[in-house]
Amino acid sequence: MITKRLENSYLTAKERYAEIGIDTDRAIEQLSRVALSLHCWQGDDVGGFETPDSELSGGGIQVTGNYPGKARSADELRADLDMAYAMIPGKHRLNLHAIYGEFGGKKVDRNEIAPEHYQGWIDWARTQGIALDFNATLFSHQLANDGFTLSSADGSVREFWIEHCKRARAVGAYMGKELGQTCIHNLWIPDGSKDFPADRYAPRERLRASLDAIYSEKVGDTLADAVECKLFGIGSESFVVGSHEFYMGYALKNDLMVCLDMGHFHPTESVADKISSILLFAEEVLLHVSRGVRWDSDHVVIGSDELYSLAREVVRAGLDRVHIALDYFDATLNRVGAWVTGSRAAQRAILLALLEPTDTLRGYEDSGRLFERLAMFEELKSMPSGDVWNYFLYKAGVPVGTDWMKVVSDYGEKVIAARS
Ligand code: RNT
Ligand code: ZN
Repeated sequence: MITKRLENSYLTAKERYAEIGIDTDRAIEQLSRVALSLHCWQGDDVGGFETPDSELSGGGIQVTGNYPGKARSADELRADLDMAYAMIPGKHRLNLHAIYGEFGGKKVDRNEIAPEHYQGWIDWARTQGIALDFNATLFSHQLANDGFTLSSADGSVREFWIEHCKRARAVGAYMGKELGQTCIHNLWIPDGSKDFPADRYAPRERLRASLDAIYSEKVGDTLADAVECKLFGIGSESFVVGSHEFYMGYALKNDLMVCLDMGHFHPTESVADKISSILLFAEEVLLHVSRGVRWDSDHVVIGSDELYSLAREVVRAGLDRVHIALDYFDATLNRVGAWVTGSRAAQRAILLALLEPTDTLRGYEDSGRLFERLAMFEELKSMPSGDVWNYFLYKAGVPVGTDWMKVVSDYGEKVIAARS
């Protein structure tokens, strides 16, 4: 009977959207083809598995909270991911960081990582039918403690991290080849300083040289490279070497992708607004969908105005040119719940954008009918998008509405709580 109700509500919604020129079946079909890249690091507070007690340190990022039962091994993380994926409609990628390798109890330093350390993930991904993305890890390490890695004034420190990045790209290329789907390797580095530097030029010059050394290595077309900028971090409030201008320049000149993290700009700056500019000069762009709150850039993603604006720009630009990865970490709540909440929020935002009568709105705009444009945006807010969303969930075979919460809570009580 619930099914009947879902179907009836959907049919009514479908009619109402048809009245404003929107085909809801098509919107659902388009949405079902959007693959997000889920970030593995929400599952264990960005700790990784280098040692049994690996923890996030430095890097200008921080996890707060101590909700019990975080994944302590790749197997536990995969079990939690399986649960999360089962609650998220559609097929989605997994975004791994280098510190999530399976090192078999051996000390494998960052400049020693190799494809074999990620074979477990590749095998798992193959069974699940999902693709992998990858990231070099340039934080939580003694050679990153003073806040500088690829832009360090110390040549041996730079060499160490250059080697790590080269290996990370090789791992990513291997993943892409093994799984038959291009792997995106994203590079974010923490480099910066708490107080005003006397020299902003030299560190940036060194970073450019390090990047040249890294990207001059050709790894084939199973890897795509992205670079991620930041405005400031904890402990790098006054200066971040890899700023937006730095990476925009570098990426465009060297044909890499720019990665825009929603938490990495001034709070009043719109990341949505940047997409159309970047896509005039680059083929593709990578997004880190996140939520900044005061000093933090990594709260769980929710349906906010920023997210809705972003999704509208993504859909208007074309879903094939924008790669959508998630990036947040919250240790105050059930981590599986955090994955599902953020993923569903991102998908819902894309659905809302797909349900927008863009041609009509552009028509108003082109003919100077500005009250009509504004009023239409307002009217859209009370359209029955929730009924389309629920039908999409139902068609995708995942729990509808709030039903998934009970499943994840049960998993928390049975599986997560048993970890001590
Ligand atoms: C940090 C960046 C970066 C990280 C991950 C863990 O500010 O956003 O993307 O969050 O690499
Ligand atoms: Zn990010």
